[in-house]
Order: sequence, then structure tokens, then C-alpha cells
Amino acid sequence: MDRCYQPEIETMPVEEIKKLQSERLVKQVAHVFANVPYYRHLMEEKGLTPADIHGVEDLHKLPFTCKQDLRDTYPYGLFAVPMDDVVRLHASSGTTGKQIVVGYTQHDLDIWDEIAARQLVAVGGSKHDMVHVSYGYGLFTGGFGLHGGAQRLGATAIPVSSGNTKRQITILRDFGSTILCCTPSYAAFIGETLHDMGLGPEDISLKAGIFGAEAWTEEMRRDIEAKLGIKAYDVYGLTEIMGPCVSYECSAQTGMHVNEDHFIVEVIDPDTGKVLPEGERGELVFTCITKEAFPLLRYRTRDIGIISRKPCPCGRTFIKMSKPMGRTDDMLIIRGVNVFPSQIEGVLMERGYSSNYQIVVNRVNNTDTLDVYVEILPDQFSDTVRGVSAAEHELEEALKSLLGIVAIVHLVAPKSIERSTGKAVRVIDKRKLHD
Ligand code: DLL
Repeated sequence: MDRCYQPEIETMPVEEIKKLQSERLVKQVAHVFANVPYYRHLMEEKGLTPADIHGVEDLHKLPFTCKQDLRDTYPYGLFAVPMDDVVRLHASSGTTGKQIVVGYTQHDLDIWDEIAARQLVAVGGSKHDMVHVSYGYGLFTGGFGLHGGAQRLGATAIPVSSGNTKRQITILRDFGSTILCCTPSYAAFIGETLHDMGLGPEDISLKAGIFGAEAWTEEMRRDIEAKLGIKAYDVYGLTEIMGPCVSYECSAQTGMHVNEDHFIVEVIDPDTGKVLPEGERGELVFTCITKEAFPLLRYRTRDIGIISRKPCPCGRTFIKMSKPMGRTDDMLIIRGVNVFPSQIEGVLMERGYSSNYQIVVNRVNNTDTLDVYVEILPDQFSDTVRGVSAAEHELEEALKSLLGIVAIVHLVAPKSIERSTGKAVRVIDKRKLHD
């Protein structure tokens, strides 16, 4: 059994969680209806008033919200408290570049700190830890989110922010950082830089890492764990709902517990909007039941996952979500076949390639093309041209048998694919530029 930050909440019997959620949902719907005209209108369109919502069993009646609603009401149209009560703003530009803005009351920030502290304790953290935060600080939620959790726990927060990787390593060594927080791609880069500097895991004091904000595979987890000599844990969240730590991974390392006292999660069929039973794969939808300033109801994340209430060896009773398996909007449709970048990453990493790869999709003579650029392995570098083409061919065969379509693999020189200090850019879809 794991140590928990708030065992009375994190291991609460499921019936009690549901009861708490019901009470909070009823209050939240009344708050939103009274204070957000946009929401009131959405509910009225469905013939709903707060009196129709008696508990979680009525959740399905509520309208969905999506990113477009945030854009339509930009900047403050979905805020449910006066600006005088808002003590912090964060924003996200998303992949399409159009930004959205969210706000927090002091109470919202207190909850955020609390759930980030739960995550830190779940990875073995305590007040004795030195928490090295290399997520970006700024409008992005990553830096401030984990930072607040570290301080709440009484640990020492080190607000390094992202970038300047050699300096990160100096700080890791000199300050004795024990828990690293950053994107998985940046963790891999820090590991690679450590190695390039002639150092290894024995030269740093890290024991755990909290990595999220982008999709990553189990193969990548093993790679980071080996490079940094740590246990690597996943963390999920999104600006619209809170930032990092909407759900958090425990010692079982098999998915993330959703903080159900603050968020209700559902999985829906993205095409029909129908709620799917636990265990089925679909789009994750979250409802904020305690947030004051920016309380979204039934927000469609576009992230694809599975939820399950199978008992977890860690002792927590919160429902678990799988690692997001991609997003409904990052699924590539190539010659009619659905392809997720994570599937390609799995094939590369299973065969010992690095997580430094890039997928380029294009359309030539009305036909989609798929090219995968991946850095050559060090032992192949000195090898013959024939050896390189054989390795490319082997990867092409593996991709074809998994995806059912042809991909052209290009092995490129080590370090020729640009590293990321935040979210990595894995896919370049040139078709979008032509459309
Ligand atoms: O990425 C918040 C965050 C910061 C989460 C630090 C974890 C750690 P956004 O920039 O709004 O917020 O992006 C949210 O990132 O909808 C997912 O598609 C993706 N994402 C977040 N965490 C994970 C994860 C932050 N663990 C979007 N695995 C989400 C896969 C993730 N994708």
C-alpha cells in the first residue's frame, strides 16, 4: 500500500465518493447556471434547469462543452466569479495557435496545490524532497502546478523552468534534486545530455520523475528510467480543467487516478456522444465539481483513453484512466487508415531506437505519403550503407505489419532531429498546408 497525502480522501469507499460527487455536482450546476449566461443558455436550449440535476446519475443530461465554446466566449465569457475574485490567469495556445484563457480563485489554487501534493506523495515524495521543476513557468500551467504542490507538501521547490539543459544538469547535481518534473521528451533529452557530459545516474540524486503534458509510451518510460536511474511516473491534466494533476500515477505505474473529489470523468463515443461503460475506449470528458472561477461541465478533451475501477494495489479508490492513447485530433488518416503517432513510437522504441523521431505526412499526386525520420543507433553509425538500408527496411516492414500501410523510414544522423524542452513536435502534416 502506498503512503497517501490525504488517505481519508484518496482511499474513500466508492459509494462515498459518488455521494460526495453528487452533492458537489448539484451545487456546481446551480453556481454555473446563476453566474454564466452562456451556460444558462446552453442548458435552457436543452430545457434544463438546476432542479433537473439531482446527482451524478443526471450528469448525462447536461450539455457538453468543447474548445470552441472557450473560443466563442474568449476571453472571460465562461468565468463564473467577478474578476475581483480571480487571483491568477493561465492560458494555452493549443496546437492550432488560437489561445484560450482560464482563471483561478484562491480556493481553486489551494485545491490545485493539494492535488499536486497528492501526486508528489504518490511517487514517494515527502517534505525531505528537492523538487526540480523543469516544466515551463508562465501562462503554461506545468511549472506553477507542480511548484505549488511541492510547497504545499513542505518539500523544496526548485523553479528551474525549461531550457538551458547543461545548466539543468549543474543544478540537478549541485542542489541535489530528488524529483524531476518536466515533459517526458525533455526528460529523455536531459538523460541524453547527462550521458554526453560523461556523467550517469550515479552522478545525480534523482529518484523519481513526474512526466506529462504529452503522450509517451511504456518504451519511453523504460528508456527514461534507465537513462536517469529513476522511477518515471505519468501525470495528466489540461489547462481548461486545472493544469497538471487532474489525474496522477501511483506506485503501480499502470495508469492515473482521477482526483474524483474534484473532477468527474466520463468516456464517450466521440462520434455519437454516447456515454460508454468502464473498460471501453473513447474520448475523456471531465466535469469540475469544486472549481469556482472557471468551472467547466462535461468538457470534451479530445483525449482518448479507458477508465477502470479495478482495485489498485496502491490502495487508492479513485477511478483510474489509462495513459491517453492520442487525441481524436492527432489521429492521422493516411490513405484512409487511422494512424496514431504513439503506434509508430512503439515500433521504433521496441527496437531500441531513440524517442527522437519525426513523422512527416504529405500528399503527392493525390496520394498520402508517410515518412518517418528517426536517428540512427550509435552502433549503426559506422556501419555500411547496406546495413543502414537493411535497418530501414526492417522498420518499414514492422510499421507495415502494424499499421497496414507503407511508411518510408529514413535513418538520420544522431542529434539531427531538434530536441524539445517542452512538448515535442512529432508530426508535421504538410497536407494541412495545402488544404
Ligand atoms: O499540458 C497540463 C500539464 C502540464 C499536464 C504538465 C501534465 C504535466 P495543456 O497545455 O492544456 O495542459 O495540454 C493539455 O496535453 O489534453 C493532452 O492531450 C496532453 N496531455 C497532458 N498530459 C498528458 C499525458 C497541460 N500524461 C493536453 N499523456 C491534454 C498524454 C497528455 N497526453
